[in-house]
Amino acid sequence: MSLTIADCLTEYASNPLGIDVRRPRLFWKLESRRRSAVQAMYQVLVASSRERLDREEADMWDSGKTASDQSTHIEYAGETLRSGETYYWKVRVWDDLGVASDWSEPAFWSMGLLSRADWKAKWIGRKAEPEVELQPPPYLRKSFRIVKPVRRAIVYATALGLYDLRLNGQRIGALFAPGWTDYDTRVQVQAYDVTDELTVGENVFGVILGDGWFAGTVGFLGNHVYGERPFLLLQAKIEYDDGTSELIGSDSSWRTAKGPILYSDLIKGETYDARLELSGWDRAGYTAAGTWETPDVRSGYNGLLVGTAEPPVRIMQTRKPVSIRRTETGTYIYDMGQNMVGWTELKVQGPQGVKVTVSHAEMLNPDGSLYLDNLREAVQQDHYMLKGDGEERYEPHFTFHGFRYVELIGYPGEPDLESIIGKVVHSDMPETGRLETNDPMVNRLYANITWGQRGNFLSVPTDCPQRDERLGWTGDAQIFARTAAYNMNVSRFFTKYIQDMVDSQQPSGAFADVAPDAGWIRHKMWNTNLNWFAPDNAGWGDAGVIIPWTLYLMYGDIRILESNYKAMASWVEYLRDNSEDFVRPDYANYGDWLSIDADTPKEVLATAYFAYSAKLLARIAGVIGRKPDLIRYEAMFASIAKAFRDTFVDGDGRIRGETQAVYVLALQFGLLTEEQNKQAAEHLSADIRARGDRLSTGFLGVGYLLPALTDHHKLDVAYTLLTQEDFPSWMYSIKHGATTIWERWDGWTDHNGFQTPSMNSFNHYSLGSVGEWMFRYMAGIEADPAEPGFKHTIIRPRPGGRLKWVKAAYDSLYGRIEVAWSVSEQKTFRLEVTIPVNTTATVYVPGSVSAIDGTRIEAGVGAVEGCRLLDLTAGESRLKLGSGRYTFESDLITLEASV
Ligand code: RAM
Repeated sequence: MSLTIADCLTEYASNPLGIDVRRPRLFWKLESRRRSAVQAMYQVLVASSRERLDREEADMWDSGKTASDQSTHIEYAGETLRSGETYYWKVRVWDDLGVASDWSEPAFWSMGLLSRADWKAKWIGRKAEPEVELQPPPYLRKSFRIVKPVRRAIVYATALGLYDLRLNGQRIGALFAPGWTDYDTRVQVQAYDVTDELTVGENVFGVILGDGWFAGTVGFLGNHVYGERPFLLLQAKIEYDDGTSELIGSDSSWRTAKGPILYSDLIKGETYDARLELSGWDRAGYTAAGTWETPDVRSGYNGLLVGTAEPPVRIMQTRKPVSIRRTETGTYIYDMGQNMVGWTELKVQGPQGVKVTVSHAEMLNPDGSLYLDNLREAVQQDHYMLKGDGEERYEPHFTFHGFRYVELIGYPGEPDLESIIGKVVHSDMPETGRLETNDPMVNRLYANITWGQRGNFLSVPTDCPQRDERLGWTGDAQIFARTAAYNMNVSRFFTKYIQDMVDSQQPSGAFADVAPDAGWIRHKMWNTNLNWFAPDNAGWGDAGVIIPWTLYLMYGDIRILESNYKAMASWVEYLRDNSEDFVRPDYANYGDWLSIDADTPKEVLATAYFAYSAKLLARIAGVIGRKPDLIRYEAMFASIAKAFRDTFVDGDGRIRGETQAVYVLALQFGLLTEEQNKQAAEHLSADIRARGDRLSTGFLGVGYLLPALTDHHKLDVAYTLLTQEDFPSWMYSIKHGATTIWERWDGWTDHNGFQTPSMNSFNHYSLGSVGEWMFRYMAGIEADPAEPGFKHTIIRPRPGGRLKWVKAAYDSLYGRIEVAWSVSEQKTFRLEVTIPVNTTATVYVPGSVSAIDGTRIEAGVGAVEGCRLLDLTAGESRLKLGSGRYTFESDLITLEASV
């Protein structure tokens, strides 16, 4: 047998429940020991029961033997899918030699409740406590009896707010569910299979409701952004062995009370009084008397109830502190050794009523105390009042903090390194990237980039996790999207975020600066102090085009382009309508945000991004077969590029502003003539040199800086910037102990100490967008837009700088792509690559290839199984590979001689 099938996914997820996609896409991975193995045919069977599938009775869909090498995004094309049903599928394939595989392991998905009429449950909550600013989270419970054996039980749950769902005392819900969406428009519903949790006899649903983004504090926008207080909507369908079924839904038969959580707010932290615990409230055998009362039923909800699109938020890691220190005031300060996001679990024993405060900060002041100034209005403190009955453990419920240091205030007795545990919390996205080099600082930089992602991908991509902000800034998200997609599988995460962007798009077509919008636009309009208001910030709104394009490149996702095409086109049309002769105005916008000593003129930057959005839109129109639009937007791009040259570029190829950012954007977006490209690359490197080999770019320029240098024959300059240790540089922060990417190059400096506390986050991923260059150029794992999703990979490593070796891997939808290169003392270049089954690669080896898999070959000739040498030009050997593992050797001296 040649091919074996692994990892069958539905809509990018393993056996997802409660989806509402009517034509779900199916994916599988192939493995083979044979080189160059490809899939020639597939057959998918989909059945309405596991038994049917086992008998190969495909009552829903039989694709038939289909001649195709496609093994991702196979669109279901069978019978209409029914609300709440589970569907089972399997696949078999034939390879290029006609050999059949075995059937895959069965996979499944279930549909959510597809119509409003399927919902019998009511939205329930608890009346607000009078005169209380931060409200106690309602506890809700429902006791019910099961008298006969259960065949299948699915719970659908959501909240306007956050819900923490338990069944018989076990937590079954995700964290921060249902996730953040524009609640005025939609809310996501999660589904859980609880068949095994139900028992004959009494069962109990227990739910704690948090204010979350719906009613609690959102960034600096205050609270009650979407509503006054939280509500739950839950419906369980229990099917019995005897063929009957029953619904248990949230309604007035539930009971509600307040409990030990006095408040729990995303931005303000939590207070928990363990003396008020409702012991046993979420299990059988509890009497909900006393303060338990009838819930308040909300009349309805006008938004959409949609199947959850994003991956769930979970505790992804736990970390032990690395040190503890007693302060003069008798508090204890821990160092977690890593700036992280989540919370601290506390272990404590002491007298009843003693209050322990757990306080969190990213940095320490010079005197060793917690640096809290940069939190603005956020309170990263959880307070715990002991019940005093032995060892107690506590962790907060609906809040999270960004921190490296933890201070325990009021701890009874002497805490030690075991008294706290750090919980790292983020959206659960499989890690797909690995990168290692001989240089520890480069490795640390890569680690800091991934920690920036762990710290800021929580339901939406946030700018920062600590101060009163934590908003889904679109500019930050777009510049980091490609890096993010190398690090982790962000397909579902960004698919959902694009929906947030579309939900917050203005009627004019303008995409907003933050998504979900959270009243940000309204807020900007009210706040007359915000005279820099612009509805359409360049490099922010463009995320609406750039991120879908990134998903297409990295995953080959065409549906994201199709379903958001109208929104993308109206953004570009909006830009065109609001420009003069294709030049965008220079009114207030963020510019190359947080650049350092280099102000990029806003009209230059905005025109460049306008061109880029038009260019991507043209490509997108081409991909989805909209020929007239392809022509229209190509022409528009050409006109913008020409206007850019005519307006901003002088006879010597100097671009208005003469910042690194203007050159980088013009080069990467393809706005210049060949001659001007050369001039721009020279001006760019001259500016870098004049600054002492240092960069000056902010958020928008930084992601393109090293790519522009590399593409325009300045690889040495790119490496110099990468490993520069003097301020401003990436390594400057690392030299000073950074374990995450800082918001600003000068967040802390030798000469000035901390930057202004009003905007100084130490966990902002934007400047970490250099991760993209590390994968695409340094390691050389590049996607090919002609065969996206790594169906065809371009492998083109760029050895240079002080690096002796690089090892990188990326888990594509087809499997793991690996690249390991090294340069020996004798300047022999060695490259090992792994190409996944059912894909091909073009490999560029620097120098003239002298050996493949240990076989010495004559320059220019030679072939090894699965590998063909195409040509040798400009000091690079170009080879075409099928799947498998290969080793190449070349002589770098040839390369140096030819460049
Ligand atoms: C800051 C945010 C964000 C940036 C905007 C313009 O407040 O932190 O990173 O996109 O401003």
